[in-house]
Amino acid sequence: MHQARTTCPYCGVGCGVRADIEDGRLTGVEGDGDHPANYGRLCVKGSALAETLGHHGRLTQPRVDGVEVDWDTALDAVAERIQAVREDAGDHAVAAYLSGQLLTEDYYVANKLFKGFLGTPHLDTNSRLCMASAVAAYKRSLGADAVPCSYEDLEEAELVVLVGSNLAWNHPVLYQRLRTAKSRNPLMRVVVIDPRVTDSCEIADLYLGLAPGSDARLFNGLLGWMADKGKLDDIYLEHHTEGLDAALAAAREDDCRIEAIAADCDVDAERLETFFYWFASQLHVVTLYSQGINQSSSGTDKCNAIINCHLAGGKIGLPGAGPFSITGQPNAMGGREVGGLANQLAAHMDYHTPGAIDRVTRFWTTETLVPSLPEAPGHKAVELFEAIERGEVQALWVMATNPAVSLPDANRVRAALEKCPLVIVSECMADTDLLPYADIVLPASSWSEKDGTVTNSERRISRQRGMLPPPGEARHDWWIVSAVARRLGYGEAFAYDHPAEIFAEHARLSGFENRPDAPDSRVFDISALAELDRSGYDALAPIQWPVTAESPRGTARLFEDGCFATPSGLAKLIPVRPRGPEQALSEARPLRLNTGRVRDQWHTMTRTGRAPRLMNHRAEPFIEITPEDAAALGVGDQQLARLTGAGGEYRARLRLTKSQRRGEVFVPMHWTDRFSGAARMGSLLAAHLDPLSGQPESKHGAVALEALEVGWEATLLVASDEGGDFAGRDDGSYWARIPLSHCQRWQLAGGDAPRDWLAWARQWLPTAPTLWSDDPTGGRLRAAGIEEGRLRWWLMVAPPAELPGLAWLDERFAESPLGSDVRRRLLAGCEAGEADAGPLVCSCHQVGQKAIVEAIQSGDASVEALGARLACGTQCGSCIPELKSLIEDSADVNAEPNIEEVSGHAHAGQAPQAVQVA
Ligand SMILES: Nc1nc2c(c(=O)[nH]1)N[C@H]1C(S)=C(S)[C@@H](COP(=O)(O)OP(=O)(O)OC[C@H]3O[C@@H](n4cnc5c(=O)[nH]c(N)nc54)[C@H](O)[C@@H]3O)O[C@H]1N2
Ligand SMILES: Nc1nc2c(c(=O)[nH]1)N[C@H]1C(S)=C(S)[C@@H](COP(=O)(O)OP(=O)(O)OC[C@H]3O[C@@H](n4cnc5c(=O)[nH]c(N)nc54)[C@H](O)[C@@H]3O)O[C@H]1N2
Ligand code: SF4
Ligand SMILES: [Mo]
Repeated sequence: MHQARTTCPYCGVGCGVRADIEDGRLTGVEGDGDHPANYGRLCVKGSALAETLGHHGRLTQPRVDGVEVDWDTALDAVAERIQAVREDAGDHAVAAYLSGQLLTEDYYVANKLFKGFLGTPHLDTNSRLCMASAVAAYKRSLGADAVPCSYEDLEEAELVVLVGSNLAWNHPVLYQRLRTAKSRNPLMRVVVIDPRVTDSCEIADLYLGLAPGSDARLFNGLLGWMADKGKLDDIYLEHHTEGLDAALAAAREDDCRIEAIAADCDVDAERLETFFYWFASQLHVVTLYSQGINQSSSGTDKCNAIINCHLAGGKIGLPGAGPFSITGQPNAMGGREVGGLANQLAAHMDYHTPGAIDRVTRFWTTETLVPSLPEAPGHKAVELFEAIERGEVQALWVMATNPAVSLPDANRVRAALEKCPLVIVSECMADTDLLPYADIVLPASSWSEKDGTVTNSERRISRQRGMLPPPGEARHDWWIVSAVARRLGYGEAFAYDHPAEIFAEHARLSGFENRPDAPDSRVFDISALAELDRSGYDALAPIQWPVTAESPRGTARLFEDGCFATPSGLAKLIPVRPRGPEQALSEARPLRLNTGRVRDQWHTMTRTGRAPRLMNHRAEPFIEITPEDAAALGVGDQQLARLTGAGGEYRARLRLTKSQRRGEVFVPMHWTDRFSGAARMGSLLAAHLDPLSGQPESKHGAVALEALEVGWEATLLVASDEGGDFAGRDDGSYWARIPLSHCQRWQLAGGDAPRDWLAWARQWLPTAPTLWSDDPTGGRLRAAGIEEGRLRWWLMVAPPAELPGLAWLDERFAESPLGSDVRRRLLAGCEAGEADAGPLVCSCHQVGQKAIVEAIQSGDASVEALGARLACGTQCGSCIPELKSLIEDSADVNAEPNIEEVSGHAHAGQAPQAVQVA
């Protein structure tokens, strides 16, 4: 066995991972104690990495028009067909759509090929759905897309404001760092600003449950308040900024009295003023913002409203201070560095940067090849698919993202893909919602195989190391792109043998004609790494850019001297005029739709959906709604319901929760057609874009909710090797597939109940029933199929509330032959005396809610005591907020909950908890 050091492929925290490699397999992972992002910690997704690997379910062979082919045939087809489109319809008819989950080296060669040599500006990335507004705002005010802060600043701050970020679930290791820092520094305060009471509120001293979309009003109000109370940093403003007067004038166009701001944001005025006071009176303030801010039709303005307050108070460029946009994907930052957004050219140069086109042209010119760069920016993600719809773009190459799911108005995107004459998809998994639209499918290597670099949220470049060979014919993305480039005649510019060569070129470009004293110097400069040879690259330790001759060991904090990357050197305060969501509520669609993430899943679940223990925290797609709204609509907890939105519908199970405002529903972004019948949130949203950044308004849809009338519900477990795709044969109005360890669980529901359940079941089950018990009057049935001594399937027709614990049943699928005592208990579905564990709370140690509640009732009423008894919460810590709320719920059932209604007002002054009714 040996250990290799690499970086987690999920979120933008960018944790260092040590992986155990044994006999060509990755057998386990642990946090890298030396990595400065995590110092040994991992969250539940990171620590489950080993369980998501394996060749099963991978794409291993290229396909052209549905036929498996060898690489030569596939690459020839890609090159010939792209060339044909260019000859027919011009260079601009060719486009690429990339992802913040590519490595920097993959990204660099793709950007170079499309913008440099194919001469099309239409290369954009899923970072458009994620970071585009944050990027646009940093550029507008600081002069560069440069996150000023480091993770340490979160620990050194006296006030941390989380706005539109559920850090506890989405950047869990950073949240744990913040939590530890707060427990060490009793003076530190945390404020959470989010329409939902999330698990991040566990450490909050103050929570503002504002009306969705009202953040710009709130931060404009803060700026006005600071000015009125004499809390501006006049010296800082005078020496290092410009634009205060205009920004303040814009803020004052709205009534700046606390009561007026509070009314517009629908928060309690006293709490709002407390927040203003805290913000204004501390110097060391970090405001950390994410998708609740960015995914808005006015996201850039919202980011700038936040940055304005930091500039006005001089709270930037200092330890523990700054406006901190936290990155989502592992390499969203790296993609921005190479110029992967359609409005960028390369290496933090834009089309309009004077001399940039010429400079990049000269840099990419080889002895015999001169690149032909486009002159102006290309289509941004949503617009790109509109151009495909119009027939202007006729060839699209998608790498490492799934626009058929994650773009708004996703059904329209699907129709555009259907129409597009040439769709090429590079992907590592065999079964995604996008692949059916692909003419050419290219199997890509994946984490643990890929070799290159990623940049995390604090500008830290780390190595992701290739430790295992890719399965079958899968190849690295940079290799695939370079091989196509060679076939298109650009071999000399793409003669790479190893990612180290690509990285060195990228590093050289970052420093090319980039003089620190010149007015057009670029902050992104890693030229000190340009001389790394292969062994230096292999050994590269995590380092924060800029990395230059002046700062060869990297740079933790930017703008410490108050000198910004704008031509004048001054940071700009931007006048912001708050705008509400574009997706209007109406009588037909009266509910505000919020979308986001759950703790244990990653995006479209292609990887996390493979780890059974990650499936159990939220097993089915859901809709969260308040008990009051549910009652008004005549629906109940755990009932199935339908949302209807702009471009489609969404069917899922209701979860009643008080941790949300009235009139709002929340759905997860993760489910696809692979996992459920109609639970893609992208189909509910209309595509409204921020005019500056082009980022879609993914957080503020408008929907209607109604009960899904079903005559029956059933749970079916089928042995994993039966494979059979129930989805196609389902006659019900709802299904969800939940992979368990040894079987697939299908949650099913349909309209009219069949008269003869057994006959109905025989139509589509792999074998005839061996055991059954039915109660036709109650529409209930339990049955199981056993073949050659092995359990093949297990069926219960009844509402899922009647389910026994599934862990025991899951294990029985691995048992051969089944003992006779087991057969007797099979229909009851549990071991003698064993009860259902309830919903999974601790994924690391697989501890269910029932055991936790029992332990609390028997006296273990603290997180520590629960950890000592059940081990829950002792590994990654992500479930601690949930443990705490269970303790509080169970301990004083009759006591007043410490948050009241989450309908705008009256959130408690001290740490509120997420009260789950379900
Ligand atoms: N477990 C997990 N972690 C992830 C990911 C994942 O898929 N799963 N994905 C990664 C990626 S790519 C990203 S971009 C990040 C995203 O990380 P986050 O931005 O933290 O994630 P979200 O859940 O999308 O949204 C955050 C919060 O915004 C709130 N919100 C909605 N509307 C508003 C509003 O108008 N104002 C305010 N203030 N808040 C609002 C939502 O209620 C939600 O709690 O997570 C990363 N980490
Ligand atoms: N309504 C709503 N919509 C949203 C969001 C939201 O909060 N609400 N969030 C948005 C955000 S922030 C994001 S980042 C996007 C994410 O959405 P997507 O990017 O569409 O989702 P992923 O599942 O991450 O897609 C990555 C795909 O690439 C594959 N893959 C993984 N690694 C590799 C690799 O190395 N090479 C190749 N070729 N393929 C690979 C995976 O199997 C997967 O199919 O969704 C956006 N959409
Ligand atoms: S916090 Fe993010 S980077 Fe760290 S282990 Fe978890 S998912 Fe991976
Ligand atoms: Mo993201």
